[in-house]
Amino acid sequence: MTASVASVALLGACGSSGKGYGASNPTTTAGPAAAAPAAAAGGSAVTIDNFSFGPSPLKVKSGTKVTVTNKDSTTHTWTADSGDAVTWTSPDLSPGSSYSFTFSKAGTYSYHCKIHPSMTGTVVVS
Ligand SMILES: [Cu+2]
Repeated sequence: MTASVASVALLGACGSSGKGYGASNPTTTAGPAAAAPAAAAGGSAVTIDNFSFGPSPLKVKSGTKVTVTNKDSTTHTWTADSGDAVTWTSPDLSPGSSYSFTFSKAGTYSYHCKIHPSMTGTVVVS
């Protein structure tokens, strides 16, 4: 390889006597980051871990698809309490599996795990 090192010594001092440092002022970009986070910022994901749902209550806007993922080492379900305006239930969620439900109506939805009724949580849809 030919090392063509151009010895260019730029003497910035020559030339105009104006300010030579103004060009380094970066444009402030306070806008939204280009890369959206993988998980929705509003928190449309619920995780089952250590026999509990979280976060709870989960607050979402209507039309949000909420995905519950079982990260526990035991099978669980994600089942709406009866009496709510909208009910749903997942199949048995073995460790690592997930289930999604889209909340299209505002309201407060309580849910539980059919296998472990002491596991409960709430989704608040506005
Ligand atoms: Cu359970």
